[in-house]
Amino acid sequence: MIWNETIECMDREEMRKLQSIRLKRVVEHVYHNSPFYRKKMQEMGITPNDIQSIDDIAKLPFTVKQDLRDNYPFGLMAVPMSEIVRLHASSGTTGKPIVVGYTRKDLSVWAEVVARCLIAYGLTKNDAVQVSYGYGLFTGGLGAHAGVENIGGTVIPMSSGNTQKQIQLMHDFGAKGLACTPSYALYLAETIRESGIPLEEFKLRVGVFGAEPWTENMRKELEEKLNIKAYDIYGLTEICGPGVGGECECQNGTHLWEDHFFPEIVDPQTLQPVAPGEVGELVFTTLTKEGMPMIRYRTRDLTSLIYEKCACGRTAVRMNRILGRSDDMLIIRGVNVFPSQVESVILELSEFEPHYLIVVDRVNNTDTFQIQVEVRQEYYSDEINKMIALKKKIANRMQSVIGLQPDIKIVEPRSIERSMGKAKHVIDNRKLV
Ligand code: ADP
Ligand code: K
Ligand code: ZN
Repeated sequence: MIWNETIECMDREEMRKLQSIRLKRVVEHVYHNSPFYRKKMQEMGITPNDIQSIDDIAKLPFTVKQDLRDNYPFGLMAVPMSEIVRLHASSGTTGKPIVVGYTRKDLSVWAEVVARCLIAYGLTKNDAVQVSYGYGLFTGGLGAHAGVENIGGTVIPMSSGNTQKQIQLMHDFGAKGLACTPSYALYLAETIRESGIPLEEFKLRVGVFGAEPWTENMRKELEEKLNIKAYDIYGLTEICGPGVGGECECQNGTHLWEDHFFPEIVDPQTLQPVAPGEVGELVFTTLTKEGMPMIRYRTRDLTSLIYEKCACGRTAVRMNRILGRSDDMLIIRGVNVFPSQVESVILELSEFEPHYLIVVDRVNNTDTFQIQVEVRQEYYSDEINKMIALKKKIANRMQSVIGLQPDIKIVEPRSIERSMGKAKHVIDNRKLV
């Protein structure tokens, strides 16, 4: 099933024409209604006349997260506040939150793109979907909620937390879909197992998972543990929230809804476009947003794009899995390490639980690199030799994948904190110095 076939399967040339028309329109809009963008364009010596097609996008200035902080709270709104009907905010890790405002039309576009995702996952108006993303300033809950309503499904607006009750209602209400972070899904799976309710009694079939990076191995884990198909949904507050893109039944890339959000991949150092298919930083221009349009917004997410038509019939460009955010990349003894690489290794080894914590510090001017993992009950042993062999096994595998030997610390089962939202996988004590 395809929600909006005309758009999702549009001939690529036609799509570029549509994008060109929309880009011209949004550039006119920000030039006239946003002092911030007008100033930026004037500094570069360009006017809306310089933008005649989507190919001219590279003439436009980039926008970064700091611009949102500098203009906190409403400096980037391109319409009067009377037109803004909703605010969301993301805390990020440091500094002031970033704030995003939506007009009524922006909200309907958001509900449209989430609907495209849900239909692609095989959900319909006959299905109940439990939304266990947090409701509030975070975009996850209300974003997924609007999408489910839009396809006519039955929303179960759980929000996150209260894990026992989540399980009970998922069971009693016969939820077919579950929308939450992959880490919360893992926690829910663990809780279901402990509840003693047989998995067969649940109607769950579809996972709507996103808001944090996750790996193919995590997908396998979740699909097995919950007996579902686990699909990726991608998004970020600055662009709208979840639903900027979603996977289809082929599960071979996340389709980006490029009639609304135009993606580019640039080299994060030179800011030049990378060769097609190469990895770089994902940049979005919102083509239809009214409230707070983003021009060439640098997401800091690292990925690559696939332009070939997908086996599902959709022509919408696909994005490969997000490797991580450039800000999440750790540099340990000069080696670049992504938490997703660590996750991938841990999930590949059946002896370990899929939970981990990376602790980095600096001792005597040298970086220390520790990974805390839980051994599965069946593999846990009092024999020191067995535990040492397990540590060696995982450390060697890490060495070959990352190129760096971590210190492995085996911790008690269930001692690594479970997450109800975005999991925190890294403690970098070097940043405190
Ligand atoms: P915050 O910046 O506070 O985390 P957001 O909720 O806006 O707030 O987070 C958006 C970011 O979350 C994205 O830029 C990306 O790094 C990550 N993200 C969201 N969805 C996915 C996904 N499906 N896969 C990988 N990363 C994702
Ligand atoms: K208003
Ligand atoms: Zn597809």
